[in-house]
Amino acid sequence: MSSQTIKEVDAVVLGAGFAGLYMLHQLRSKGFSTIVYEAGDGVGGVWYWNRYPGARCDIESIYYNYTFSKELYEEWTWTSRFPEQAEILRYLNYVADRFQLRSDIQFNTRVTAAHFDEKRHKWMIHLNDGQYILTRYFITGIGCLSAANVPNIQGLQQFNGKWYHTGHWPHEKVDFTGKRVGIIGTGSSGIQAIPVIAKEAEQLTVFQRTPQYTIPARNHAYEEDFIKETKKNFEAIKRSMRNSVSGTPFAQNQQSAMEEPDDKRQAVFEKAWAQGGFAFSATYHDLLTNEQSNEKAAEFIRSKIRQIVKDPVVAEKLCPKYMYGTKRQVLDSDYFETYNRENVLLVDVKESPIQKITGEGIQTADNHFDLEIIIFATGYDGMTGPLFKIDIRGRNGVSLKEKWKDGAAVQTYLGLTTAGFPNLFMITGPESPSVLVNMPIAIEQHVEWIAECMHYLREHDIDLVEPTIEAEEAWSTHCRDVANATLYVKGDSWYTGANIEGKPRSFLIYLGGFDYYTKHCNEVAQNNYVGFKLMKLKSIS
Ligand code: N01
Repeated sequence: MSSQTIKEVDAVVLGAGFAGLYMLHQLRSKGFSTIVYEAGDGVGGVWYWNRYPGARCDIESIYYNYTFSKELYEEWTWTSRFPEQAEILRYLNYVADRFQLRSDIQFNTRVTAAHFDEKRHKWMIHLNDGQYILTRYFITGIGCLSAANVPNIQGLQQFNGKWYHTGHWPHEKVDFTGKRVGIIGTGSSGIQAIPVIAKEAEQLTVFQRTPQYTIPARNHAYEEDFIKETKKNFEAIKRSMRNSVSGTPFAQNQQSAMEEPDDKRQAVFEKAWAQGGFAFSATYHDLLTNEQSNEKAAEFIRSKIRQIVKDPVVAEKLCPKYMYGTKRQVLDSDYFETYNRENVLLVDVKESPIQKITGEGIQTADNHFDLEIIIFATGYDGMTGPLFKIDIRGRNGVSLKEKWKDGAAVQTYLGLTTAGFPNLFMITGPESPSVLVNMPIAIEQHVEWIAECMHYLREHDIDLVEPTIEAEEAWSTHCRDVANATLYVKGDSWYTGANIEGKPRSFLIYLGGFDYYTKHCNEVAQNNYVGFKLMKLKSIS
């Protein structure tokens, strides 16, 4: 390492998705030299990797985009309410070109390690091509769901057919025509892919471990007048999203589901079901805090499944029994209807577990399924997974993995920083509102806060910023207290880490509301970054 000339920049950013692109734009505008490293050969992050059939956004497109530029909002026109992956990827490519971002992005490059060098007071970034780079600030924009989970099922290497994970889908089209296809997993990815693949494949076998509460998306093309009106109202929409609980401009009904008479509640649920999208989860304020209210929502969805799916045995297998919403709410397009097709078979792997993968398909406890293609829609090692894939080491050579005890003892301040790792910022990190907020809006708030913080440090000749142990303990305790008041913590999902074998259980999403969170972050900044140690190198050495 010592014989090499080591390039140096003010900031290294990981990932060229929504987070990395905007971080680069912000830092450039504030005069920080910045380089973004991206493992893929293009921009897009999650929208670059998730090219599986049926992949689309489930927040309405007019809200699922950047709001930092009015011009950008006016220039770009979404075709439909929930556009497909390819359209979102086009948008992110447009943004990269529009703001001339590509020149500071190095593609096909993986950061393997990032070590804080205590002599230089800088981060040494290790790249997969053997290069190093020195940086004052190290910023992760790698998302919460980028570490794919391919379950360790015996025999996968012997499979004679092709297999894919939804999160690492090939760029070329996978042709299912005339093929016997098996798909494992019925989360958001599986539920989007199943109806599309079923139309093409000769036979689709769905291996379901846990059924899902899913609501019709009711996608539709946007009318020209609607788009005009939306663009005209940009400022109001932006304000409303940024001041909201969830990063979308919708207010939640403040009533309890239990306060409503049965017929009225039924009508409210029916209306939300017909409307599609996330309206259903906003019908009552206590669906995720009151078990009785939760059961009313759950039973309504079960009744819909029983109406749609013609075979009552299949319908029953598709009816979830756990609490509504403790796994992420899914939106679908003709998901339950797909089980009425003759070429679709549902296999309940709780009833008859997968024993192994053979050369010819999947062996369960009581059957063998001949397959030519297997799709793993088996999700991700969420929240900590993407960070733990990189060897991130702070003071005294302690890694993030060691500090957080493999995920059993995650502690952050504001979900943005963690003690012992100076000048490390995590965009939508653990214990920030992240995935339970409209992501682009959550990202914008983080990026702007980080860029402002760096600007403040430079203006005040401060070289290092690091939270105090006390501040992060208080933040983590607050996060846990808020989460423990909800039903989320009772579910087995990637939210709680229960989807990954051996992963310590913890709930790492801040549930206090995006509006409160933003206000709190702003107050921290206004109070000269209270809770942080601000260090000048002159006084350290
Ligand atoms: O992953 P998941 P996903 N044997 O973890 C099953 C976002 N997203 O990729 O529930 C058999 O939700 C597992 O079963 P169980 C969104 O935030 C958004 O679908 O653990 N089955 C489950 O059914 C989402 O929440 C969009 O019992 C196994 C499935 O695999 C997140 O990404 C689209 C298994 C995994 O579901 C993750 O969604 C797509 C095994 N060994 C994703 N291991 C949008 O619409 C796992 N499973 C924007």
